[in-house]
Amino acid sequence: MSERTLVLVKPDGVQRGLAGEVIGRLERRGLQLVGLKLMRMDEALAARHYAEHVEKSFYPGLRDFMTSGPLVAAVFEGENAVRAVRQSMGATNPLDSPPGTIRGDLALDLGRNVVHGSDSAESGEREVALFFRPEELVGWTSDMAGWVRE
Ligand code: D4T
Repeated sequence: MSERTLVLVKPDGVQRGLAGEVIGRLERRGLQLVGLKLMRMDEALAARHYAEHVEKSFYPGLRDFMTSGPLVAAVFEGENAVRAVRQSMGATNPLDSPPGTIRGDLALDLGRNVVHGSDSAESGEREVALFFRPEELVGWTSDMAGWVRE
């Protein structure tokens, strides 16, 4: 079943000039891009996006970091898109992420881990709706699709 996942290049990734690298890695894997923008996360959006973490001790630091500068928000669509993005990102803590993953190659610190990806298809739908209006998403047919998936 086709699913959608929200990818964020976090403010550290944008500041370090890694937005194209992160989006490019996911594109090159064969995932289909259906939404993309540069934006800032405000405190209200941070609280909604990280609702499960709002009460946790690390939340104030996480909120300040995520609202500290622009981020790139992207939506990728396709079969198993959530799992594929999570695998390409690596583990939440970059030190647990093997080389070859985005975090394993580009990050060192849990609080500066460059990228976010939805953790389930349900989260993907919820998060895409938080960051994108329906008319900002573009459905299109990829001429490469048959060369990516059997
Ligand atoms: P995100 O949501 O950023 O893709 O991260 P994950 O899905 O991989 O991991 P998460 O929800 O558990 O954590 C969200 C975010 O909080 C930061 N964090 C996390 C932190 O600064 N300290 C911590 O102790 C934890 C658990 C990193 C990612």
